Amino acid sequence: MISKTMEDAINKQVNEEMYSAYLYLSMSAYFESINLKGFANWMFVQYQEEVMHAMKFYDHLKDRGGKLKLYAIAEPPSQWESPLDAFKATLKHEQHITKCINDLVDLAEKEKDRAAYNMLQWFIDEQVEEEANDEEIIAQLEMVEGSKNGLLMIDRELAKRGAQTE
Ligand code: OFO
Repeated sequence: MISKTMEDAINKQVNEEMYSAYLYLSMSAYFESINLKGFANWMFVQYQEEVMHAMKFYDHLKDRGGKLKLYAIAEPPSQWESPLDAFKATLKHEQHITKCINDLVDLAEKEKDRAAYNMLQWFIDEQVEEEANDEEIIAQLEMVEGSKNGLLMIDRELAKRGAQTE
């Protein structure tokens, strides 16, 4: 059985993940509006991943006799200055999520909750990957700044991202 403290902390994290989903769906819509379909696809896949993250936390609660509590999801921004601006905002957000995950790990250690600690290891690896992906795309966008051809090349690359199931 999960402790009330851990249950509350995981429920807050479900809200963080659902906000991440909202943010990336909003970014996907932004990219659609400026006709960058590849970028829109990448962000839509990211949106789906974030819902999957929230469900992973929900599964953990269910498996351990915890109860899901859904909080209101904050309204995300809907406009960015440029693709680079949107990806910089993405990286900043992921750095915030990394801190949330690290705080959860610290709490699991404090509570001696080994099951939560184990489950969180997947998220630690995931955050390394997410920040690395954002940094790579930011570096590419900085390289091609001012070049429409360069931007379209990146758009074609990002169009290839497919939905992940894990
Ligand atoms: Fe973007 O990793 Fe979850 O929030």
